[in-house]
Amino acid sequence: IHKSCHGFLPAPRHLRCQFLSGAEAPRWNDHDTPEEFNFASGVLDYWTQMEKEGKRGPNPALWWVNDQGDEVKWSFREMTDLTRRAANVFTQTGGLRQGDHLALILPRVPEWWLVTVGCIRTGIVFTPGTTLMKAKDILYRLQVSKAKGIITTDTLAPEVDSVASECPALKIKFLVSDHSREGWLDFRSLIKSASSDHTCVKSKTMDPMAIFFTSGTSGLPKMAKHNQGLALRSSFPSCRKLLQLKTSDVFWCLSDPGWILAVLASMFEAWTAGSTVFIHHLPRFDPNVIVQTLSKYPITQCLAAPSVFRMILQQDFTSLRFPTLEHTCAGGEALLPEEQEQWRRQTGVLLYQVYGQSETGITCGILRGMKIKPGSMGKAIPPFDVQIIDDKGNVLPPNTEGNIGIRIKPTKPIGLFMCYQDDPVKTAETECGDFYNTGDRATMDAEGYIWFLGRSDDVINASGYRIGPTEVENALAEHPAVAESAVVSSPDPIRGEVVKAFVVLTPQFLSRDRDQLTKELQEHVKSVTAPYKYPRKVEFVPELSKTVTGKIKRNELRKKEFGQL
Ligand code: BCO
Repeated sequence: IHKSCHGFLPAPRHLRCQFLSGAEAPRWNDHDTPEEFNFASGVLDYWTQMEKEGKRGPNPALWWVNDQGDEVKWSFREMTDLTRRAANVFTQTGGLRQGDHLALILPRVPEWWLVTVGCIRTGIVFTPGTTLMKAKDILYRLQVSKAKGIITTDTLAPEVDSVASECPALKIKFLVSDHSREGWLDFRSLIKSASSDHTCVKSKTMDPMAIFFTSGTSGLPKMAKHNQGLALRSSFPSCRKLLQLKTSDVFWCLSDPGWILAVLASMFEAWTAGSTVFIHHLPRFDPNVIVQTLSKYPITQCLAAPSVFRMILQQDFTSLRFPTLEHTCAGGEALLPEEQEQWRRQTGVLLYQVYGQSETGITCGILRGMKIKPGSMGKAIPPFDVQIIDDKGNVLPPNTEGNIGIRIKPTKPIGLFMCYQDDPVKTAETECGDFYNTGDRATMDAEGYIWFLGRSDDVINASGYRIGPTEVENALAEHPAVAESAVVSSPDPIRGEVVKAFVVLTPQFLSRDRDQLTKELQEHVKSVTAPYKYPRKVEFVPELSKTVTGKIKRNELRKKEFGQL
């Protein structure tokens, strides 16, 4: 089954873009598919114009803070100026062109927003990644994405340099730092000296914009490729109803900028509404810092993984009343009804749920003001038609367990990924009848509310991270103590799920102390791959149960963990 990126039927073309009077975001209708769309020229520059005309208040477009008391506040005008400079840095100094891939591995620093919008202005496809990655993760990403450029900080530059010779496509390296490094271009100085005179590309809505790496059951992460439509979707009326952001809102999304959630929330959603994007540098997660930040700054809306809210609730804070907070939203993993209720009781603010994937963006959610059914992740957000389907793509009746499917035929909705880059087989495997099959299990009630049940495959969702078992098994296999291993999901009261490894030891390690070996294996995994993947639980077993064809029965192990066997 070979299916290219263009294998899905495009939606009918009818552009009905309307610019409403006054300082309101440019609007399209839910099912519009304009021929051309560019977030930088169509949305960001629109707000710059509104600022110039005095039709937007004084709030900054970007408000960044850190623990040392540093602060950056940029207006939309400054964002337009700086992102035009970034565009010139990439094309004129870096020699990158429309369609080239740029690996973007930055922590929460203001430059991340200059890079993403600079790429959009030029049509360069950005591939975000978390700064938790190690050299091997970076090598894999640079090789498979054939990235021509990379931008990162001096923490990761040595890791990049250690593998760069194995990445023939890599031509240019940008460093975001106050120090220089041989072989790297200094992004900060280049931005200062670059011209702000730049003409944005006239990108087609279907032109590629970003690639997100996403883990699957087998193999290494796949590349979910999105077109410019991912940003356009934030302009659709149904999407605007989700958070109902206004120009006066100060919106904080805590997700690491390596994930699609940050791209959607901390950029497209917030700036489409002309709101302020608030960012705390947050080099390490600390519930105290979150609570202090919500108390100190005039943040009105906050979006984070359920684990973040859970970890705050599990601390003993004297008060969780925040002066300006009006709306909170959780996404990335399952949220329990009792957590929603506890958050409401302690903060006085309702906690809404959203659901999505790297392939889909935000798929469904409880729209602001909509009735919350505790534990439900809400209803489909148009233009997505979400249904619960069986393995053949038949729509199942209400309250029946099945896969969450998004209708792609006859029309593939704006906002859904184009394909897995260079992997038509895996792309085709996600198609199920007229639907894209998310691989997530759920039920839908008669009112259209969706209730998440779990994965249909072996993918692990630990505190909002999607982790492929083979990535962890491969890392464990590099340790001499490991003869073989099976990695599965295991329930956890703090992180929802955690990674658990069943390990068969090599003969020479059989007599070793198990607690010490557990720690050693955990540290080993943290050192060879991004540490969020390390097995928080390890069990040593004499052997692993296998199928007749020799495949490890992960399913059986997982069911045992969840008490289903
Ligand atoms: O717990 P340990 O200490 O043993 O190990 C932790 C950390 O110490 C370590 N680590 C973290 N930052 C580090 C670091 N090590 C070195 N350098 C650093 N800078 O890594 C281990 C794992 O970290 P973690 O992130 O799992 O745990 P942590 O730090 O307690 O953070 C908790 C959360 C909840 C903040 C974190 O798990 C998180 O950010 N989760 C959300 C992920 C997310 O945003 N998902 C959204 C994906 S997009 C999507 O779902 C589509 C929606 C449309």
